[in-house]
Amino acid sequence: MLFKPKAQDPRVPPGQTLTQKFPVLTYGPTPTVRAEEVRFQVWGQVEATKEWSWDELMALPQSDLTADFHCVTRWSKLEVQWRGVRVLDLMQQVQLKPEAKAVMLHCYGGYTTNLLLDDFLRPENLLAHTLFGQPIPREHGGPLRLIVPHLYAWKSAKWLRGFEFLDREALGFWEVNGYHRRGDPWKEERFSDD
Ligand SMILES: Nc1nc2c(c(=O)[nH]1)N[C@H]1C(S)=C(S)[C@@H](COP(=O)(O)O)O[C@H]1N2
Ligand SMILES: [Mo]
Repeated sequence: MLFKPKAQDPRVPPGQTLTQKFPVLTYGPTPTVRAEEVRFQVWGQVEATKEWSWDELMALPQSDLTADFHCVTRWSKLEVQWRGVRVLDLMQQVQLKPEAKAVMLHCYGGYTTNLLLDDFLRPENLLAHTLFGQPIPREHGGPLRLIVPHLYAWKSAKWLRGFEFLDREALGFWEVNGYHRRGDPWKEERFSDD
């Protein structure tokens, strides 16, 4: 055979192309949020609502995460370096009600996206404040964003302001607008089939 397909890097999911750049993907205006004004909140199916100031978040255990980033618009960036608070470390301070099944991520500016609890309570998931050793630039979601590396990046909510725990799955902004409720890049869960 004359043509042999170039071996795809096994880290790149089907239908994705690698980029060295880090494109910015934002729907609507970019909110301005100062770290000092962050009041990170949890509410909904929790035994007690709770909030953290920026200093309280910084006093939690801090972790590094290197993860690949896959946007549903078909670009992937490998080995992005983040630092922040693991979801599991934050959740040490939250008691969920037994009814809790899902979570809605809420952002400054109004963006939302949804996760099932199993996708949310994963050890790699990070509330990130640092990107490649610097405070996350505002356009990339600073001061605080979630990183959920195993799903398409629209689940990695920028300008994160809180978690609302739900007793059933609900759909966030892109999910209401035709994107998949879960978004696994390895299964190409791009769009909802209904
Ligand atoms: N609040 C908020 N978070 C968001 C978005 C957004 O528009 N608003 N876009 C999502 C999408 S579609 C992607 S691909 C990633 C892009 O992150 P980046 O702009 O840092 O590359 O952020 C996600 N998080
Ligand atoms: Mo995206």
